[in-house]
Amino acid sequence: MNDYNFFDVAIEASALKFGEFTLKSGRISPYFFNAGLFNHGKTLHQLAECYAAKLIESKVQFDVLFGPAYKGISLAALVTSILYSRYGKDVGFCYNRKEKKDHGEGGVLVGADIKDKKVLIIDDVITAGTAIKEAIEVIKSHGGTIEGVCVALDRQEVAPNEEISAVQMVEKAYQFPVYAIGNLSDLIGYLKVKGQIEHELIERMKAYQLKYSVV
Ligand code: OMP
Repeated sequence: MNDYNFFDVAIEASALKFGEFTLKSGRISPYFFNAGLFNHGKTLHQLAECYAAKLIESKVQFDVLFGPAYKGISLAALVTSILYSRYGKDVGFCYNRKEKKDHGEGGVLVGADIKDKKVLIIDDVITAGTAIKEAIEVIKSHGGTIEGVCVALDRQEVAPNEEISAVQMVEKAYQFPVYAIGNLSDLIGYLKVKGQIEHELIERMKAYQLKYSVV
């Protein structure tokens, strides 16, 4: 049960922008997704509703939702709350610190214990898969079993020196599924039916897809 269209919400939040953007990989992209721009109650809530609906729809079973620092932290907290309030599913919430603390309670992880628990990672976007690999290592080293990853946007881009996408590579290497609320194909489909979108933008999006995506 989800009342919101992810792309509508992302555009309203200005988190999804069109133009010319240089990615971490050096690729020049006609669009960019900046999850940091979900910075108000309304759009944050709507985004979290989209994640929660995706997780319920996927039927993935897990004990703890893990949000990698920094952007994943608030996402995991919000989605954990909605999973309970809307779906009656009460799971734990955990995140990592970027800096290891040597005083107080210490440790790299904060929140629910993940040892011998089923963990689901929530993050914003996967391009080449670099960021997500770090989270996977942290969880494994603390004894958690990863049941999957859920991101807002799968850019469907081919991994460096590979023929499959970064998401497909993560799935193959770690043997768990990656769920995405939306992907580049969905976005192009959305823009086509949206109206008031310049034809030229859709053409640039399609050209980018042809060049870098595996669909
Ligand atoms: P990978 O670590 O290569 O999977 O890329 C994920 C990271 O790319 C994000 O954490 C961002 O720093 C950045 N990014 C976006 O946030 N949005 C995009 O649309 C594209 C990128 C990117 O640079 O590829």
